[in-house]
Amino acid sequence: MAVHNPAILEFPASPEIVDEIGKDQHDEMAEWIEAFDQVLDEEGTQRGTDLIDGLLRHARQSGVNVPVKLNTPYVNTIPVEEEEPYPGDRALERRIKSLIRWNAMAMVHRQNKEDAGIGGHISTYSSLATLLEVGFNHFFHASYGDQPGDLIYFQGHSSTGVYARAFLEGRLSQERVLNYRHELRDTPGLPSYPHPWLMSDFWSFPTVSMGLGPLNALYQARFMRYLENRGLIQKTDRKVWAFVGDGETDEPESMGSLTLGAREKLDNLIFVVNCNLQRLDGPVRGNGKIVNELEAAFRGAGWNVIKVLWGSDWDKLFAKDTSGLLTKRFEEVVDGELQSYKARGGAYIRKEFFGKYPELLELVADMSDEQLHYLSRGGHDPQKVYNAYKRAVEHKGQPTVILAQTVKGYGLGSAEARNATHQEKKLADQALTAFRSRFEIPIPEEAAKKGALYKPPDDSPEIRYMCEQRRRLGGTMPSRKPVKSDFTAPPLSEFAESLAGSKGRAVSSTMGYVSMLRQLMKDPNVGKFIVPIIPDEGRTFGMESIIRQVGIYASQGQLYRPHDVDMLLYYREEKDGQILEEGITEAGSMASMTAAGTAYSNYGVPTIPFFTYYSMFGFQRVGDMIWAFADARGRGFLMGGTAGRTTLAGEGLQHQDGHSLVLASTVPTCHAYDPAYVYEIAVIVQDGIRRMFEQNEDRFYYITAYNEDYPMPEMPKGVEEGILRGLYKYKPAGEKAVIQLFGSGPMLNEALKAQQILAEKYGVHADVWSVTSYNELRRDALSIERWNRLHPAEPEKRPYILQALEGAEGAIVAATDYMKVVPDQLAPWLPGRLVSLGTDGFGRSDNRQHLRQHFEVNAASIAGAALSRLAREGKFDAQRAQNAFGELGINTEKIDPAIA
Ligand SMILES: Cc1ncc(C[n+]2csc(CCOP(=O)(O)OP(=O)(O)O)c2C)c(N)n1
Ligand SMILES: [Mg+2]
Repeated sequence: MAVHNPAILEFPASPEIVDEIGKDQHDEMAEWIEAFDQVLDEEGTQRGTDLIDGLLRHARQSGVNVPVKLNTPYVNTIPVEEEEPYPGDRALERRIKSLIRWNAMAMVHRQNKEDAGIGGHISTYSSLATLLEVGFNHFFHASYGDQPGDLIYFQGHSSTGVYARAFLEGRLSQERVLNYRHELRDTPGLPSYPHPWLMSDFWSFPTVSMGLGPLNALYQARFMRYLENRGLIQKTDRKVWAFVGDGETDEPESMGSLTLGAREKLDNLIFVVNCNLQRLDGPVRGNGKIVNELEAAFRGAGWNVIKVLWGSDWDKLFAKDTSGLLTKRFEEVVDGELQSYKARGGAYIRKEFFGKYPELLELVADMSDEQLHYLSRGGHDPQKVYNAYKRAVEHKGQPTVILAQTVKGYGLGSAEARNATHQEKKLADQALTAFRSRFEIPIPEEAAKKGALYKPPDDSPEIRYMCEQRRRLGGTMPSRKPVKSDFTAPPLSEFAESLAGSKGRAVSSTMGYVSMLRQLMKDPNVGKFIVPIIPDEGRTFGMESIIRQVGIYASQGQLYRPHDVDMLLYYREEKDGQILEEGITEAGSMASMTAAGTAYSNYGVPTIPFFTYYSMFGFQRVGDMIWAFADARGRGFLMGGTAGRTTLAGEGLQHQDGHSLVLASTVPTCHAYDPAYVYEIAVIVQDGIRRMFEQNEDRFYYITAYNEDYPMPEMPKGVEEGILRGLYKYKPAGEKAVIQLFGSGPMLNEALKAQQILAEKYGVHADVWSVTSYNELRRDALSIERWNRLHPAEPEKRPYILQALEGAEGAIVAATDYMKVVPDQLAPWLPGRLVSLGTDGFGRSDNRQHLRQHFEVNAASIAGAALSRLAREGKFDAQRAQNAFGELGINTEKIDPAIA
């Protein structure tokens, strides 16, 4: 009788099992199993699947409670008899892998010996080596004909192995590798982790912040389909591979969006989870089984799951184990034990694992302790890994996850599978020489102890083999190759409607932005590249018309007749729809933003994302993803909708955003703007497209969009430069001004009202300025100040803020719907002049009038602040200023909103 799965008990079963289940049941089951095995033997496994499937359905319909089982036995998914032979030269590949292992370890060891505390990781790559090498030698395509190839997300802290391979391939010089984690020396070094910002021709995907790699990979695979379905790239077999740590799967980002993969049938996506059963501090699931947990979660989410748990040397044991006890024993042990087996060696394994059942002890009676110790885990067996990868790339209709069991610190002797192995940076002399011998590295002992690198000659069989394998797969990897866009950005004249103002009609800057976007999507050059992204907020931002115009991307088209189909602005879904409507996931949307904003380098397609979202749920919610986007040299527009702590009325504390601009200032490539009028948005967007996609500058934009309606003026002449640099005079005082008022976003209108109050009631004249970006003004001033500091003998340069304010007299009252620290950024260059009014503190549910009163940013508060300041300077009567607060309706004794 054939045993198709070791979990199936062979019949007749052992007396123990007969006792357990009773003789009647045993005999009945034996009959069924025998019949079933006959089907398998005669008609194959597919017929077996169909039979069981039909039986299960029938049982459920008949009211039989059949439990849903998401776990399969703790064995390899691919039966040994279905494996295909390995296509490569195993001996040479092992040799190459050993060399990579050595160099990866040596570069960390050496650097820490020389520069204590510089850090690095040696145990993660050691567990991942086979999983990566099988990919590099046989699967990872650098290109598909003239199309870009696979996209690979490496486990961030396995970068040393990737560097070591590139070193052997001759892509990274010895000098560079010796400068691992020494990036700021006279000679070039290597960054700790994958950072496209730091190695722009090498890394594409920043992955070291746990969880971001898997999430970005998932949405990358979906975006690939989007580009295909929209005809922007050719359909090829290219895949997205994501190498993920088992500990990393605890991050909600890693697992939170898995169902998208199944829903979208992303068979271009392969996750490989490196199940070394350990994370930084200790076991991932010491008291349970991470593989089982992940298997159930992925399968439940609709993924194809392939477990690669045991190496080929276990096959003969499974074959010999006719009682199913071996499988049973694997079910019993928890991960903490599995780890101990590796850490404590063969005698321990014999006693604790096999020793539980005499039959199992018998099974390994002819094996030495050493042989038991070296019984391998699936993720270290190229044969098993190759077969899993082959199935994964051939699988249709679902994404695949490969759960590969490995050993953390594999080959590192005493550090192998130890809890502390993650933090291991150096090896003891004895461990180094043992490593050298185990992996047969031909260097003298002394050199080994120092952690010398070793590279065989270019014409050695190893180097020739590895280079040849890569040549067949289209070239070396990783390799980042941005393609310069060949379009010309639409000229400003194309934004005429936005520049012309609203002709007295009250509209919000959000509405203005949306109509601008609608126009832009009609542009014959760039229209098709625009990717609007929304996390279930389209209606909030009045984007229904865009939905009608270009449709929502739906990989299967619209399979239902929408109830509102007869309406002009119906919910239109299309296979080639342009909008990515992500549902309620800012993280997912940001992942799409990342895929779209880096498509110029991953696909050679300059898609221009506009991710429009509820600003409060942006920087503070997905800030780390935005940071990674910057690192990835992402380009595009983040549109912070429902902006401003007092402009978004009613929603209260959790919704009203007064700090995104502060957070935006922390991202080096983010250019943040807080425009008041639609023409300002148009100027910023036009120039942004030009700089990012015509000039190929690696930068992106954060632009606030408000929902307060007011008439949008026509663009005054000559203000473009001011808008882009951050400030221009919007409305001068009729007479010589004694004070300056700055306003941003809707606060510009409050400043204008204050200008009028001051002139009419108090005879005080003020100029009003629109400040579109304090962040930009500060960056300019900082860079000029730096230059001045470093060139004391040269004539001093003046920052733009001082040039623009030339001749403008008096103090400056700056009103913003954001925190005071936003205008305060300019304080060093405006000594003693700046009075900032902002929205520090928690928001409240109320209308704009009350909110602005509460936060002291309304026109009355601006006017009051101006008079108070003039009084302090002796330019206005102090008592009159005090009285003015009363006249303006300001309660001077109310609680400070910053602490309210
Ligand atoms: C968001 C985040 N939190 C913490 C860390 C620090 N960190 C780096 S590696 C690591 C452990 C990773 O364990 P696992 O994912 O199992 O990878 P392994 O090294 O075991 O392959 C931690 C906590 C990080 N890089 N990112
Ligand atoms: Mg781990």
